[in-house]
Amino acid sequence: VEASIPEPQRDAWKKFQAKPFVSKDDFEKEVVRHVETTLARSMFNCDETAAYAAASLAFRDRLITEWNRTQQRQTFADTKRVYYLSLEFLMGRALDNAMLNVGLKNVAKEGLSELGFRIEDIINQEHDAALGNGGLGRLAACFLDSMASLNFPAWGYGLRYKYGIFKQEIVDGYQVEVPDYWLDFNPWEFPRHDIVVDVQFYGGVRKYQDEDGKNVAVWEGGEIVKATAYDVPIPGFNTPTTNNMRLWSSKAASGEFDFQKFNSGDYESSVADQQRAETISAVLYPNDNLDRGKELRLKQQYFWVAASLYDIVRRFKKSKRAWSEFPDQIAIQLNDTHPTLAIVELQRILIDMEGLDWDEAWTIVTNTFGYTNHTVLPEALEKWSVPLFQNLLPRHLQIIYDINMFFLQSVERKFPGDRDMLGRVSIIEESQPKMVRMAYLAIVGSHKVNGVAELHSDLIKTTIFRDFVKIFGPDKFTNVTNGITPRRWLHQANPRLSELIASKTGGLGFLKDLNILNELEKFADDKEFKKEWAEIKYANKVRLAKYIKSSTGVTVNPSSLFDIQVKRIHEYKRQQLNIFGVIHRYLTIKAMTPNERKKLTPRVSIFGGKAAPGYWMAKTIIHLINNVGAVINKDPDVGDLLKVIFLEDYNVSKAEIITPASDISEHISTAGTEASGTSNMKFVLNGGLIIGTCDGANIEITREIGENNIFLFGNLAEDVEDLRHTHNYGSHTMDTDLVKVFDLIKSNAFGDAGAFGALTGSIEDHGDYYLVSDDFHSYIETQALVDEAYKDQEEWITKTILSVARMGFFSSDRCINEYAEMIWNVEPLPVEKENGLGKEE
Ligand code: 9GP
Repeated sequence: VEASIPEPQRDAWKKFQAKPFVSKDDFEKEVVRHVETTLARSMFNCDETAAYAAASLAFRDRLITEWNRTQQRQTFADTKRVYYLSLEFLMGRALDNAMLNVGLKNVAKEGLSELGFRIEDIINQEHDAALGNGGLGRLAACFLDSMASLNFPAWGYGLRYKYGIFKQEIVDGYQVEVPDYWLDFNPWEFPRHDIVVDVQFYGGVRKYQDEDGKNVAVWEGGEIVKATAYDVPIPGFNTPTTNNMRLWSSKAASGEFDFQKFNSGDYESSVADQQRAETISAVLYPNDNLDRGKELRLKQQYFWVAASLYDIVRRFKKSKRAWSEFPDQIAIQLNDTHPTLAIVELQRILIDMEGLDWDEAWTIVTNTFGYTNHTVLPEALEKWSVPLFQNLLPRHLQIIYDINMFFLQSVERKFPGDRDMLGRVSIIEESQPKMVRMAYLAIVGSHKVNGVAELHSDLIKTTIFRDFVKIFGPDKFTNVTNGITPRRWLHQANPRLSELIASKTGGLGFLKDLNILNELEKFADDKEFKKEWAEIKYANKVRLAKYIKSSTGVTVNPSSLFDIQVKRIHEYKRQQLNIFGVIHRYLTIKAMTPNERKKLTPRVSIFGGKAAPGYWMAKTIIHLINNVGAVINKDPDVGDLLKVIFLEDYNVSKAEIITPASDISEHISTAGTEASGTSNMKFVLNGGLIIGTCDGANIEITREIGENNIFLFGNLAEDVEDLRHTHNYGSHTMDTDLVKVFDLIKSNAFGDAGAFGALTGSIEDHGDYYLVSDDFHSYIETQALVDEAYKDQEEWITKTILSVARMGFFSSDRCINEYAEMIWNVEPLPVEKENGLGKEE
């Protein structure tokens, strides 16, 4: 840490060193000061927006003081650091999280109340930081929370998109995308105008031999874009550790705009360079589990990776250590293949800029990186065309070819004469045009590769990466089952449940050691406890019902069974199976006598999620859900027995209201397609049961909570291939109940059936790739079991208590400890002063 103030003047600095507020009065003082000075408002002129801004600034100041100290402490200790490279960080709101993590929410609540505001209203002013699509980005956010809470020296590196994931509006039943400009006012970031990195694109490579006969490659020409750092403090829970998330923003290297062109009257092109450069960090690609291979995306990836590595290497060089110590000081985790270029970039820095030998450099590189795979879906596995690479990153392409050559030589030595194997594992796919297979590059350049749930980690070893297991041996491949942070997903989203748990387990310690939840088992049959538990669930359902009313106009009865499926809309996640099940229920209700109807369990089927703008089938599913809702919700025969709701613009802050309100949630992907899923964990942790397939983390959830407490259905992953084969080459008989559902759709009962032809056709006529018809019967039967089970409320509540008690395994703290031990080889840096759990919030 560089200190520019000489010793004699330091006393004055110490005397006036910033002191984070702890009391209500000091908090209020900070709020009023920010309103008057930072926001330049006159006294008493403060609405909720300004109060949110001032409260956030007060907390931001507090975080930044701790941030500075943490960075100093970590630099001084000089221990190994983790860098988590992720193109997505789906953070959601920061104020509530900051208040809870530093343990001052009550202080803020009372302070704001004295100043004339309700804390909930102030929290609700905040715009979500939505720099992610779904599970992958939210996992990165949970990991940052856990790394800070566990005192790991760790940074996140990402892109500062001007536009995060689009806002979804539903117009006449259709999804409409609206840009999400979220940076109007963002108190949580610190622009670091002094930290600017030049990033090069295009140009060519000149090669020559220097006087020692050494081959030298110089990447020259092309264009330079500037990357400016923006830092976001990440507070740990009940610890002073405040880590950093550094996001890069792009700017043209030539300054504001071209004055010469401007002066000569060419106004438009005078800003063109600047606009082109700024486009790089302008927008998050809105695809979840889908790769589109667009040049701008590759530019984003390199821009971010180059800036981050420059920063990491610069920090390392300050320590004056030998290069061989790099992997002892630095672990870099690649969140999916998006940052794979970091492998190539580090190799380039080491051989071209620092003059290391290839082998020496490659040992450093491979010992530094770890790669997490998050999907087996072929359409999501990144490949980049060689001509595109050649043009944009000519030197990197050469290095990739060299990496591939050395790799294939080693394969050849191990499996002499196996030409098929060489073709299969080559980083370069011999297609037209040739393609760079990023996942293969990530495997070859990392020392560990992990999947995100047991089934998924097994599947990657036996399917897409099978050959690599043979080549590198099984030890290179491991599993780290995903997790979620209980701070946001229990304490923040469900404060009453958190309070109840705290009252029975001796304070808030469970938020740092989630296995403490085990102690709840002994209350599973405790009458008083069960009553409180049920009241909390009911209150959460009332809160969601109010939200449904205000956002959709539909009244739902909170005593009904709330059945929720919220996640990205994707055929493999099978929202279509759910809505077909709803239509089947509708048909059943219509065919019943009034007496029969009385015996039914009333249900509210709640959907939410965004479709990628170019994913027509997913948009069709949204359209169908909305049209079905429009018919059922006003059918007098149905009344409260069934309501169908589509919640617009599902995001993190909405998830915090939705998750605690579920009775049952749906995690019904075709077996073998959902790598893990993480909302399944959130719902169970909040006292909801789940209906699901034997897929992803559902399997481990079942193992932990017991198979009596989960509703599993459907075909198994091991049977999927055979079924698909039968569909395509044998006979494909449709489920008879599903045929009735399709008949109703085709009768135009939910609007022009033509609009849904592609959806029904994909199942009836085009091979039913996602096995909707195969699983339909089992799904319907299992939903009937849910109805029955829900009638016995006593038993149901016991199941939910037991489930929560057994969810300790799914804390993201457990994941981070596993990564630290198995992959990163890094230790936490303990901090002495902790607040004392359970005393504060
Ligand atoms: O689809 C997976 C999801 O199952 C998993 O929970 C999440 C976090 O590991 O990653 C998703 N994968 C992607 O978004 C793309 O690989």
